[in-house]
Amino acid sequence: MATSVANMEASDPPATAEMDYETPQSLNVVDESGRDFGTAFPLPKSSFRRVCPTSRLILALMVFCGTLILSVSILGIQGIQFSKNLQEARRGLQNFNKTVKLGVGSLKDKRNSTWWKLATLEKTLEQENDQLEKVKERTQSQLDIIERNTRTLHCELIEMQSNGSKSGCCPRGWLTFRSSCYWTTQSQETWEGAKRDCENKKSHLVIINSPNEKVFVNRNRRTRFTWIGLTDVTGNWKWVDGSLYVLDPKDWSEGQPDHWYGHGLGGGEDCVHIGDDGLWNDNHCSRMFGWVCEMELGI
Ligand code: MBG
Ligand code: CA
Repeated sequence: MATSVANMEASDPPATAEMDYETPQSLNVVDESGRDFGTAFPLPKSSFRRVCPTSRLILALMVFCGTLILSVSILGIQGIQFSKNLQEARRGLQNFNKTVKLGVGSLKDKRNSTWWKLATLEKTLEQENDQLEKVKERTQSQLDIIERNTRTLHCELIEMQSNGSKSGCCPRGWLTFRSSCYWTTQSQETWEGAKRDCENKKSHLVIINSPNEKVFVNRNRRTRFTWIGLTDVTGNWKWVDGSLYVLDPKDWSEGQPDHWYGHGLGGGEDCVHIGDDGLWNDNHCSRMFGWVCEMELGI
């Protein structure tokens, strides 16, 4: 049976070679009796093949490959660039590290040198301080000598002016306070014995004329109970030089003077001593206490 290939529709415009090539599916196979055998190039069953023919696939593949190659190339270039940047950064970091190390080293050097300077300075200061102390000691001892000489000169002047009847200096071992000399002892004596001892020393049992003198004597006494030159053996309170004492309760321990008779030693209490608290008490004159002598300077 003869078959021919004709356009399905006689009225359709004639197909161009390009059309024929591109759309072969439009060609029908028809026999002499006009029986239609369908299209000479039936459409592929897959819809994908219909949408993406081989040529398009190849083209798409080529485009894809091209894009891939391009992307790989770009990535490669970027990678190279990145690697370069990384190397530069590493170099920069190494340089920074070196700079920091150098800086730390120089700081350490400076610290050591500063420490050394400080140590030297401290040593120098100590030496100068020692020198200064020595100079101070020497100056003080020279001042002491000058003061002693001045005092001796002063004493000699007073003795010369009074034709030897007055002393301008306290004897060795005596304390000087204002214009008097004081002698203190740890020995124990009756009030009369103490008075005698002072007179033997060309002095008298201490006479207290001022609060400051009271403080001085109290500080320098060397016994717990210490006789002073005050008595009322005559019935009136008098100092050993005969001057009257006006009773001041502030001078005395609480409840004193009391002329106590309870001691059983005969009589009351007529002689005065400094007690534990630095205040005064009248006691029996036969008691054994320490004492303080006083000598006025002739100035
Ligand atoms: C003493 C005094 C004494 C007398 C007595 C009276 C506790 O002190 O030394 O002189 O006054 O007191 O109790
Ligand atoms: Ca008493």
